[in-house]
Amino acid sequence: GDDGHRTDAPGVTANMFEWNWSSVARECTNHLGPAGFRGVQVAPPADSLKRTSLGNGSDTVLHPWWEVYQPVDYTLTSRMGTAAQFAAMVSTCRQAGVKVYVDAVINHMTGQGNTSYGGQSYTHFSYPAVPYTAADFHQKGTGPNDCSSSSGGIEDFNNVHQVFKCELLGLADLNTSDPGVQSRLAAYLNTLIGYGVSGFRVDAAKHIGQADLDAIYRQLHRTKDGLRPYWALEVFGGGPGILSPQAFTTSGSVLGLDGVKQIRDAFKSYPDQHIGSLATLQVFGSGSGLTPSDRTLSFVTNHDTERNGDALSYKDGSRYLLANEWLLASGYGSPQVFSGFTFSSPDDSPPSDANGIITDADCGTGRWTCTHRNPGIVGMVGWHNYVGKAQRANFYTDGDNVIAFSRGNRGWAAFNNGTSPKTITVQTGLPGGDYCNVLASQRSGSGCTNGAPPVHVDSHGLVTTTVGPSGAVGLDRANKL
Ligand code: AAO
Repeated sequence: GDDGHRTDAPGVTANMFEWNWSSVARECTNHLGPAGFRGVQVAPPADSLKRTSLGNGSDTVLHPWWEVYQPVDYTLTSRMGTAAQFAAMVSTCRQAGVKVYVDAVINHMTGQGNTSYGGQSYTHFSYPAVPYTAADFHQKGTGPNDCSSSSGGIEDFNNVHQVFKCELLGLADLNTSDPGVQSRLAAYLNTLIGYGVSGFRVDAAKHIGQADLDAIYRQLHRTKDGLRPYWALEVFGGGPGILSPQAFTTSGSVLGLDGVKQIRDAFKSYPDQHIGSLATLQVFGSGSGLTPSDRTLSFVTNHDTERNGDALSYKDGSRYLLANEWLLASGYGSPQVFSGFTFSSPDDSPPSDANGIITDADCGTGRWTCTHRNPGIVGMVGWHNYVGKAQRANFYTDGDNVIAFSRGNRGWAAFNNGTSPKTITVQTGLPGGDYCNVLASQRSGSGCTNGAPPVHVDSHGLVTTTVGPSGAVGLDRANKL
């Protein structure tokens, strides 16, 4: 029936966190489409909280990045642009072969303030522009739809009653088991599908719960491509039983947040913290306790984990890029590359005007991370698309920080997370010949671009190559001379 959650895996996506709509459109045409990204995830587009004054204490950022996680209504006037700019972005991206996935904040409404980017006024539990009234929310109390914690908020993330029915961070908690609430949420998502959106990253899905998620999903229309919408649920690991990410795979795909930590621990080698090793990644995925590959949106970081210590981030430099290149090669999940903005305070927003409207992204200023444009990342996106579903084979490790493997007989890659170059002689599974290293070049006629020397594979499939520190080598048959 129409309630099945299985949709095509989205392929490689870029998470363009808080890039404005016109900048996303430009990237789809000029970079994401040509590089082989199949999708783009964009920040929450709904009208949201607009702060008018600083909070208490150390609060110094008037318009923190997290305003967009506090919806006020479902019109599309946001920090990232207007409804017309949103619509144009979706259409431009689709023309570039890049589907659009929206971060959908449907668990709650804003928990503070009284005005929005769209100029709407509201109070806690009353959002007239939707409209929602107090009856649409879980409230502090003892009734069947109430939250019984003493504060009215979630005090225990392992308590299913509180997780489903109490306020997360003081955000007004929608009663998502109410049919009227469900139909308003579905109407919002269907409006986005009408614009050409292909699916959703469901914010705070753990706090909606499986039954309500399923009821909302059943009301969603098919996408412009005739598919059921992609449905990627944000569920942090660590919760017991029904609150675990594994328990949400019955309702959709889930974000690979436990994988984020395993990747960090394999790659991050600080003498004063811990020494990881890439050799551990011989097993990664369901074999290491993660959710199934075909149900997981996998990534090295997202906007939360780059701030909370769970993940590698752009601040880790070449090691961060290497981890992304490895993930693209690994075959685990639908890999997503994160491109956000640099920050010093964890509250910092991307460059914005005085009204909080985010200005056009510029990869030349150092304020945008632009990971999706990095040549090594672009090379491995192509490699990922070329090897397809071919199985991993020919796994090699030095037992420490160098690993290599093939994907069937279509591609082979090596990764060195050590601090010195390492020369290896290993089986690639590839036919003999000369190949361009896709991390640095592509095939062009009878040679490799950028003056890169070809890598020779002998008639037995063996390669002898030197992998630099924090470096990688990637060969595929599309780039065989
Ligand atoms: C802002 C202010 C607040 C204010 C609020 C309302 O900062 O002081 O009260 O406004 O006025 C973002 C920001 C928030 C911001 C909010 C609204 O991060 O600071 O609040 O926008 O503007 C839980 C949820 C998860 C949620 C996460 C933040 O389960 O869904 O909290 N993430 C999403 C978004 C996030 C966004 C929201 C939801 C709200 O991605 O950006 O907030 O829309 C444990 C629990 C998790 C829990 C975490 C964090 O996780 O299991 O359920 O996430 O703690 O509290 C290891 C453990 C794992 C643990 C994790 C924590 O991984 O294994 O169990 O560490 O790091």
